[in-house]
Amino acid sequence: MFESLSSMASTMLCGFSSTPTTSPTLQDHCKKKLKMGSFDRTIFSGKKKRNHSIKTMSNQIHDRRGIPWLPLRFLIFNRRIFIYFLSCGRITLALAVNVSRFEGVTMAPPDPILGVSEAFKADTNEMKLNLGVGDYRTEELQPYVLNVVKKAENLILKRGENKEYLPIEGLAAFNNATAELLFGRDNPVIEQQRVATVQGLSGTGSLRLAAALIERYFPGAKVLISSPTWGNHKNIFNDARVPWSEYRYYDPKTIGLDFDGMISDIKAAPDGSFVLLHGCAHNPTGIDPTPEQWEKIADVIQEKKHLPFFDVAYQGFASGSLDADASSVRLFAARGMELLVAQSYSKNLGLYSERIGAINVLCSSADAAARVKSQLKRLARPMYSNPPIHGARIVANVVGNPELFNEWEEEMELMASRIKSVRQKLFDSLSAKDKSGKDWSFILKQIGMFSFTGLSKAQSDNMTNKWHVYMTKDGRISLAGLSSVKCEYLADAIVDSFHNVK
Ligand code: KET
Repeated sequence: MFESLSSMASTMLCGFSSTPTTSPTLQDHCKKKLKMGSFDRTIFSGKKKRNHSIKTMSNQIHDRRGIPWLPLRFLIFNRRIFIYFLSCGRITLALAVNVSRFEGVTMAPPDPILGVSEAFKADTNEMKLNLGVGDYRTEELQPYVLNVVKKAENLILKRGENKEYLPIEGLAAFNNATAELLFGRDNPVIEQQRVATVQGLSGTGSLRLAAALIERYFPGAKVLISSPTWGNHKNIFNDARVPWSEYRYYDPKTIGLDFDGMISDIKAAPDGSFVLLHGCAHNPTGIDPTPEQWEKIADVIQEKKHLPFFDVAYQGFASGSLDADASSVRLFAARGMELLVAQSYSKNLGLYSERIGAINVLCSSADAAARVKSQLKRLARPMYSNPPIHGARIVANVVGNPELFNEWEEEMELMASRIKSVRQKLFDSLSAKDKSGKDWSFILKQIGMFSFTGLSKAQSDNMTNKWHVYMTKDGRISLAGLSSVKCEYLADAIVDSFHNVK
């Protein structure tokens, strides 16, 4: 009997098809949703095994032989199915079955980074501080639109440019500008046309496109990811069905780079793996290899015939210099290595919501680059067709205009130095307040937007629950969301959480 009821529900939901339809999932859910009185439960359980099926979509159920199952009527009202059992013209029972085709969809957990902002918004405490997501804020903790962005937007507006579709690979002026910013204008790889550049939906979209390329053309190849890494990397490769494993990166004992561990894990991986590297300002640790260490990393990657895959989301934010922050990528390129680079303009141009970035694949020949580009386009077309234009125009105008470019570098320097100054102030406050003698100087050694505090999940929870300091549960705080006046308060919260919560 249950079977026929749920078949009925699923048939109705399948757009009133006249052929019998069964949906095991929906059946299961319908079964769960049935709320019955005890008397009727007995009736139902007794008839459970009778295999009725639906032949028509009248308001009656028929059994296999076409005989109507008279006592049962149903009607649909307000996305609910009401089922009536008639007994001698008298309604003895009505059941309401809540039906949704999405019953099998479970509730997803909040995102570990972007979910923090949602929780922050809901907090009414006036001391609250959002150090979760890596969004740059002014000293007044307000969002910041760069002056060069406003100037570029004015130029775009004055020109009255149209909103026609972009080609699949994006805006040509942007693609040229972004590759030049990354590799350096005079880098021979540009002139040799060995870089396949495709505009992407910021860093995330560009990583995702590259992951799709790996999945299609390097089936079974593994991506090696640093431990720890930006929270979304694993999701990206999981969703693209690209296998990944981790290499050691952070050593909690030294609060520094586990260089030996990193090298031996890269060596131990199957030849021809992809090695995901943070081009600069490693997220979340804020610890980058030294130039000598980068050389050694390049050695082992070459030796193992691995492919380096850089994620460059913070160019300019590590040192304040756009060129210096691209030096890791340029070092590998200068060795003649093939490599991939996902770029983002969310942070360095503050274009978070414009979703502007690129995937660059440096190949050993112009011919290979042309083929790779054609396949990236082929992958992009069914995913999102073609990218948005506004952010691309802004970047092209800023990077392609020497005056605006210089101004951008100055603004970048200002943003990076504001972060450096709160980093220093936080260290000073922690050192003054913490009487235990703990050495907090690791905070000064870290670079970029974040500080990896070493706080455990329980301690991070205390930061949020007791002190209203919102941060990711891996102990990362975004210094870009901190002002100098809040440093003392933050230091109090950290000292309390570190010493009083185990
Ligand atoms: N790579 C890294 C290393 C990274 O930290 C981010 C963003 C991205 C790529 C992608 O950014 P996009 O906006 O897609 O260009 N990180 C910050 C925001 C986020 O999680 O989405 C963050 O870690 O707070």
